[in-house]
Amino acid sequence: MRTGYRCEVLAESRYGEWLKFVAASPEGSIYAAPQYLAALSRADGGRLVGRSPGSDHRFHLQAIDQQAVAVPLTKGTFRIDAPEDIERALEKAVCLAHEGEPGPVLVEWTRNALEGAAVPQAPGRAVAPSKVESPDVAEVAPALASAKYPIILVGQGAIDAAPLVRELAEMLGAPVFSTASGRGILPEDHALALCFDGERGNVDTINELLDLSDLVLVLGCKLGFSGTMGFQLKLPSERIVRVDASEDVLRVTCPARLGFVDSVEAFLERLVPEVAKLGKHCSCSWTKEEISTWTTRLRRPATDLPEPIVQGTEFGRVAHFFGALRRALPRDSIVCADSGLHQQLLRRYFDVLAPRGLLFPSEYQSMGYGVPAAIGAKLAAPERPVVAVVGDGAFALSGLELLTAMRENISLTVVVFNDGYLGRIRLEQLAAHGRTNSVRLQNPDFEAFALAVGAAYRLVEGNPESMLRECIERPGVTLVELRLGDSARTHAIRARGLGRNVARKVFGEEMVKKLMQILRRGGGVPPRAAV
Ligand SMILES: Cc1ncc(C[n+]2csc(CCOP(=O)(O)OP(=O)(O)O)c2C)c(N)n1
Ligand SMILES: [Mg+2]
Repeated sequence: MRTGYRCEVLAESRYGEWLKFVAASPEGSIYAAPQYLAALSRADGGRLVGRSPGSDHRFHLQAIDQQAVAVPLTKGTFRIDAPEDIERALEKAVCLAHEGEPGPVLVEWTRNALEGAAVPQAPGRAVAPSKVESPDVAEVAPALASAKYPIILVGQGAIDAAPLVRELAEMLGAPVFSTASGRGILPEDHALALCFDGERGNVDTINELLDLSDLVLVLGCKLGFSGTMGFQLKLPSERIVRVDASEDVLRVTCPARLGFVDSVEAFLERLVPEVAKLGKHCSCSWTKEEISTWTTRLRRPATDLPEPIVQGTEFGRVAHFFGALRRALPRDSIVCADSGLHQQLLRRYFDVLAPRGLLFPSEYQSMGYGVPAAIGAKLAAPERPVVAVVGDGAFALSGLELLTAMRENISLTVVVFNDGYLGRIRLEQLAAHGRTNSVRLQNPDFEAFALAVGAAYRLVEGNPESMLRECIERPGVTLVELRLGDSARTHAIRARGLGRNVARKVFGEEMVKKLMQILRRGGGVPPRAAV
């Protein structure tokens, strides 16, 4: 309680946006979420942990050197020993988190610092935006205006510049595609939105389009493994203009004809008026029909992913469920996915219509992310409806966080995909061997679970659109259960896996691998990035 109280005092004075969510532990630990939503989607948050005054209590409690543990995971660690150090240390920590490529920092507080009287400091700059000298944009505006087939690629780093991205795209008539975490920067029902996601369209198709373009403006994309679909994206270096807040990122990933170290927002604030001046002379030749044809091609699912069927509904297909969810949700809603097959399906079928409208653990990491992420998102953006779409395996990890949502009066809708399995892993096992091991789940009775934590419960049946709308509009927590079953495709995948097993025995592993490569080109379970 004391910890919570001290944090609230700080929050009132200077760090309102820092300490949105605070929980006390017996050891005096606090977990705080500065600018929570940004933290979730950009991993630029900080985690605050507490421990007793500089003491060595190795044999009292299970104390560990938390700073040492965090070193490989963070951009830096800080320790606050006294109340007068609090503000300065927080300032430094926030600056470091935001500087260049954003990333997490850890701040450790001792109980001394938490219990002493607050010592206000002279006003300083709480958050230092990454401020780097930027070259002149004058070179880019004419190049953009004279490009016949310009394309804009946006990533997470362009989220805060969404209105400017839209303005620029509309001014040029240039199509926009995004990395998965940049989805929604241009709403996916906009005529210039190509609606690409590696889980949705074919990377070969987007490469074909990139090949055709004469200038690609890449805004705020790290272009690491996930942003490039495992480095399958073929970006034409000689035709790329890149903007990124981190010089390192520009240097390390994907060389460009021109690279600007700047925030995308600051860059576009200067570029858009320059392009506007050249407006009449823009040579962009994309037609609406061309862009719409590309969008249709890019929306066509790339792989033959064996989708489950939705039981008890009029439609049976998950695509229809996500269609109903989209129609039930206001445009600016936030959907948080977890790690697993449900995320693949969500990314394939759900259109994102607002920046930060989709949060998910990239590269299928961190099961258990969905529900806490949804809580954090709602705290950071209380005016936006928030829905978590999670697997039953993930729900087993962090579903009890619904109690936190209840306690804090946080309105949420949590849709749990009940397939009874670690679905994504099961499919991989079926595809490889035709049988499974250790993927069956022991699920609770979800209705009883909801009742136990005080949440409402709904089962997806019939046409769920109005039910979903009602869940989203009602205050409080609603647990929605979607029951899934195997489709004909799932059985086909199993049969193929069994065949593969037999072939392995007859021809040996190497030959089967080669055969699988050939088959994969024609569809099947895509190889996973990281699970
Ligand atoms: C903590 C953790 N453990 C294991 C994994 C590997 N993994 C990725 S997806 C997945 C299956 C998730 O199952 P579920 O939550 O039921 O979702 P589904 O695939 O069925 O939609 C697993 C085990 C992970 N990403 N995180
Ligand atoms: Mg599951």
